Amino acid sequence: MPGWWSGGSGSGQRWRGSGPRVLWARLQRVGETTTRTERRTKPDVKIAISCHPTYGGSGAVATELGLELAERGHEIHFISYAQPFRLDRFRERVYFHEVEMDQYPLFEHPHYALALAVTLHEVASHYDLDLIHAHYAIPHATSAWLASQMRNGQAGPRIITTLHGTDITLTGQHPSFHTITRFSIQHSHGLTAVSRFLREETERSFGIEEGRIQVIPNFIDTERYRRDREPCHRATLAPDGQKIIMHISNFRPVKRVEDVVRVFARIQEEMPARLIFVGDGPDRPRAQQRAEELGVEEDVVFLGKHSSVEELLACSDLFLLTSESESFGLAALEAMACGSPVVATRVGGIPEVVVDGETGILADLGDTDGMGEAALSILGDDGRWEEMSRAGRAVAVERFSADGVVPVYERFYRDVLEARPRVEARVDPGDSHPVTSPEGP
Ligand code: GMT
Repeated sequence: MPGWWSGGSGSGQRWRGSGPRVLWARLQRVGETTTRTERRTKPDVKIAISCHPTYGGSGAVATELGLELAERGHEIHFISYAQPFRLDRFRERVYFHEVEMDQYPLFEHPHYALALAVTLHEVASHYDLDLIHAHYAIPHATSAWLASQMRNGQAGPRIITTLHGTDITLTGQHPSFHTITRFSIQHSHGLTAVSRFLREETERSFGIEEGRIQVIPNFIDTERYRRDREPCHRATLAPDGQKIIMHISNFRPVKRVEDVVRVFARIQEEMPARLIFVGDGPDRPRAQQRAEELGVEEDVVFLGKHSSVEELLACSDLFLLTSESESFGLAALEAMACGSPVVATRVGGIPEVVVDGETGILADLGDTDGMGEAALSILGDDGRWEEMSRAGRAVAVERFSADGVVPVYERFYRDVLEARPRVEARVDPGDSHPVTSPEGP
């Protein structure tokens, strides 16, 4: 029966006569014991990745995942309104499709979700995609579902949604988005969350049945994020040999950047230090104002947005993350990989990344005195700093390296493509094609 689920009967050439079983076998080979050279010669899986392209963890992870998958032989189509910020140069098997939107005065608000659905539909048909991987539920998972409906019962790619954070804990909770977020999650064929915390939160807030969401943690290229890389800008950032305290974020209220300044002011009472802010966002002026009020503004540097934060993290002595909620805390992981101990709040998925007492210290939300003391206890003791620095690097390499995590995504893709779909045939009024209703694997 033709349908959204029935991958083997699609109209694209590569699918004709092959069927999903051949594809699973290919994925199995690609995901298992192949070497890099072997991988390059293997047939690929064609995947669209839609993500928020601007500075932020979900876009960074989506882009790195796409690039790693392309390295492993898959064909990757990034689809977004702008080029993802880490997609900075030509790579084999990587395409970028910009979502075009017409500005028409009647449309006071741009209809991005619709335009994205159209682009997904076009790219899926043209390139005969196997999968759409939506990063961040709204609007990506919603647009992917819309694109699937536009095929009118013809076979098409399966949808995988990776939940990242505020799509579940903040924006998805808002009454104007809750129902559509739940719907889009329910109608994805595969679901992943970046931490156990986020999986549980999704199950609880959206009534998603246990067992549907697989936790696949974020990952990093541990060769790129390392302490011994050059150039390290220590002499520029801290010309008088001060300790370098770093924070990287998009400066939204959830990050509580004023708390970062408060913790820094406590550190500065005891030792010469400089606070390096990387990134930008709505709360930057508040951070600046707080620095002036606390009299530390001369040692607070706002570098703005940077696409190669690894160069900066390589000379961080301590990374601060004071968030109110954080599903994972990618920046903390990047810091750990660069051998920087982390002082952070004990919220959300942070304890799954920062090992309290080993790779950093966790404190209660808003306890800036406690975080200040914690920071001083690390910075004031070279032996302890060394130990935490080494432990952070080891945890990053052992648990969160691209080489360990990307194959988990490949296996997940295989499982989703392999799953026998629960197909409920129905006849769409006004259309004689049978249409299937994906309700998840
Ligand atoms: O959910 C967000 O705030 C946006 C997102 C982003 O694009 O930066 O951040 C989330 O996803 C990251 C990547 O998975 C996680 O590392 C962040 O912890 C998470 N942010 C929050 O939960 C606040």
